[in-house]
Amino acid sequence: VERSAMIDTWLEKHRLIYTGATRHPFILSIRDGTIDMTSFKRWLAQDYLFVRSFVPFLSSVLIKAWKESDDNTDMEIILGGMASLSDEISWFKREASKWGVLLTDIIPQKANQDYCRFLESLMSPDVEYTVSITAFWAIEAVYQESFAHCLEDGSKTPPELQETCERWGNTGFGEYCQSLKRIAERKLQKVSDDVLTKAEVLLLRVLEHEVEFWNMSSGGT
Ligand code: HMH
Repeated sequence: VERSAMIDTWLEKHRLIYTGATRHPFILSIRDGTIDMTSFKRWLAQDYLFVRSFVPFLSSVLIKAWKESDDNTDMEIILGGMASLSDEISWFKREASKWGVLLTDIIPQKANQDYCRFLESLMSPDVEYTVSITAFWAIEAVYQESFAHCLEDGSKTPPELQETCERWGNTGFGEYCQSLKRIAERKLQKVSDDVLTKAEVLLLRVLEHEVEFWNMSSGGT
């Protein structure tokens, strides 16, 4: 396989599912201003739980970067991501109280449980750093692309949801995702074909979980 721009090659190959994750009806309803606030509050509560599970996952990526990376800056980029999560958790608490959502008694829904279990499986030391960082990039990139879409010219995002969209749609977050992508691309050039395949499969699993997470938020299952 030609290893340059591996991720872009995969995104072209899996265009449909990628678009399904980044242009989901939930996101499109924020963008066109038709979002049902019950759905938004459901997303907010469930995503708060997700982000709490994301912290230990990120710490596992950090450990792998420290052990396996050939570049010191990887760890600093991941550490920056961890620091932002602290701020993100505070933001969820403020936002939830604004909408009257109680974060103390949220029951994780099935799609969320499945996604968190998947994150937990990635924390295993048997999962290679390259595979973890690729999955990590994908998780962040879906939110970045989705929420940035709600900020583009012509979008009718309700003013009260602007701040939420800016949290993941801002250019700083975009640059952070680009840094993660560059790390993943660099590592993918050096791994065996088996690990390469594993990274592609897990990238697809991330996209599927993201679609299910939006479906859950929209009110389906
Ligand atoms: C479900 N995916 C989900 N929640 C998030 N907060 C992110 C990605 C980005 O951090």
